[in-house]
Amino acid sequence: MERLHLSQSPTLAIPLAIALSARFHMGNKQAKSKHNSNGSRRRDGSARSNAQPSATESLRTYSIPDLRQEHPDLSVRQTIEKGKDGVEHVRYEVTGNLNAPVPPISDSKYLTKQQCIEIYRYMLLNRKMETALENLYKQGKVVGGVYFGLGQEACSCASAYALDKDDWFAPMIRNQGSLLVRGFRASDTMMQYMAKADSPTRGRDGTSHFGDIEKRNMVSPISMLGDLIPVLSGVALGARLQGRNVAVMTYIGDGGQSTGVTYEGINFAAVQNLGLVLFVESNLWAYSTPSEMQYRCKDLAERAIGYGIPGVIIDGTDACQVYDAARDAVERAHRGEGPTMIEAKMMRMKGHAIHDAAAYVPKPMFDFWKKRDPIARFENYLVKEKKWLTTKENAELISEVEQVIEAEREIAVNSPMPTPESAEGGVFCEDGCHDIKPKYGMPKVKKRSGGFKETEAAVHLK
Ligand SMILES: Cc1ncc(C[n+]2csc(CCOP(=O)(O)OP(=O)(O)O)c2C)c(N)n1
Ligand SMILES: [Mg+2]
Repeated sequence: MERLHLSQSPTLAIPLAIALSARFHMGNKQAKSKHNSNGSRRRDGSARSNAQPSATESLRTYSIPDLRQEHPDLSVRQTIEKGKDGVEHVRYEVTGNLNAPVPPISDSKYLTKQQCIEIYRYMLLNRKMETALENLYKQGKVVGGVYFGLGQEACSCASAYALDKDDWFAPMIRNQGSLLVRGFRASDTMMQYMAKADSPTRGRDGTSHFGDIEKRNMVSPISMLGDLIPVLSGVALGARLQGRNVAVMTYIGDGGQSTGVTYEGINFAAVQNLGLVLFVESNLWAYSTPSEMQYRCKDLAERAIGYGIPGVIIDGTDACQVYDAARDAVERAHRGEGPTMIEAKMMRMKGHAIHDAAAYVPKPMFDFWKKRDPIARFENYLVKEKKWLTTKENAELISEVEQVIEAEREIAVNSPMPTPESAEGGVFCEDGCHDIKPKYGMPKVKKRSGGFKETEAAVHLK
C-alpha cells in the first residue's frame, strides 16, 4: 500500500523564505556578538561549526498533495448594501470562474465495480433518507431540528466504507450516511429525530447523540467543534495499550478547525502516533461564516505540516478520491504509522440545519456546486463512462432504495412515543453500566523493576 508523503505531487509548495530570511539576519547578528549565550550549541547539543549554512541548505519547502482534478477559484467577499428602506445589510458576493467545466470522477486505485455500486447505493440511501426526514419535519413529526449532508454524501459514505470492522468512528451532523455504511438503519436516525421509544436513545435525545460501543464501534457525537478528536485519539491509545493498532475516523468542519480542542486532539494523536483518520469537511461555510473569514491559509490541509503529519487534499464530491485517501490513511493507522489529515473540498448545499434557509449564500455558488453533485456525477461515471450499470439496472437500484426508505419511514412513524414512566430509566447509571471491559485484550504495560523517582512536586503533594 502506498504511503502518503508530504512531498507527493502535484503539490502545493509553501516556501518559508520570509521567516527564514528573518532568521538569517538573527543568525548573522549572533555570530558577530561576543556575548552569545546559546548560539554555539545546536538543539541537539552538538557544537556549531564555524561555517554558516547556505541559504539553500536551510530552506525547507513543505508540500501537500492535492489529488483533485479541478481547483475551483471562487472566492467570497463581504459587502454592505443599502436597502430601499435606507438600512444597511451585510451581503456576500462570489467571484471566480463560475462556468468552469465539471471534472471527471477519478478511477479508484482500490475499488472494484461492485464496491463502487455499493457506495453509490449508500449515497442514494443517505440522500433519500434525508429527503424523507425533511418531509417528516414539515409534517410536524420531528421533535426539534434536522441536519443534512446534502452535497457531502460521497465524503460520508466512501470514508466510512474504507474502515475495517474493528475500526472505530465518530460521525458528526453531516455524516448520517456514515451511519448507514456502518450498519445503522435509516429508521434509527428517523426515530431518533422523532424521539420515538424504539430509537437508539429510547426517545431521550431528539438529534444524533447516540453511539454503539458494543457492535459497530461508534462513539456518540458529543460536539461539532472538535471535541471528538481527542476522544477518538483516546480510543486509539486504549486499543494500542491492549495490543492493537486500530484506525479511528472522525470529521471536523472548516469552522470547527479553528477551535483549541481540535489543535490539542490532533497534536496529541501526532506525538503519540495514533491512528487518527481525520476528515476535514471543507464545505466553505460554518453556519453563516464563509471560509474566507474563518481561516487565512489557502488550504486547511496545510495545517498537517504544523502537526508533523501527512495531509492530503481531495475532491469531497468524488467518491473514489474519498475512498482511496481514506483507505490509505486507514492502512497507515493499522501499520501504526500515526494520523492523517484529509481535506475534502466540497460545499454544504443547504443551510446549517432545517431552520436556516442559507439566504446569505450567493446563489451562483449553489449553482456552481450543484453541477458537481456527488450522486449525479457518480451515476454518470457508473452508467455512462464505465458502463457498470445499465440505465435499467440504475433505475431498478434507485427504485429499490426508495422502497427501503419508505419501509424504514413506516417503521419510524409507527414506533410509539416513550411512555411517561420510562423517563426515569436509563438516564443515570444503572447496574453494570460502568463495567467497560477491554475490547481487544488486557492492557499490555511493561513492568519496570525500580519505582519512579520521586520529584519534589510529588513529595510536596503527599
Ligand atoms: C461551543 C459551540 N459553539 C457553537 C456551536 C454551534 N455550532 C454547531 S456547528 C457550528 C458551525 C460548524 O461549522 P463547520 O465546522 O464548518 O461545520 P459544517 O456545519 O459546515 O459542517 C456551530 C456554530 C456549538 N455546537 N458549540
Ligand atoms: Mg463548514
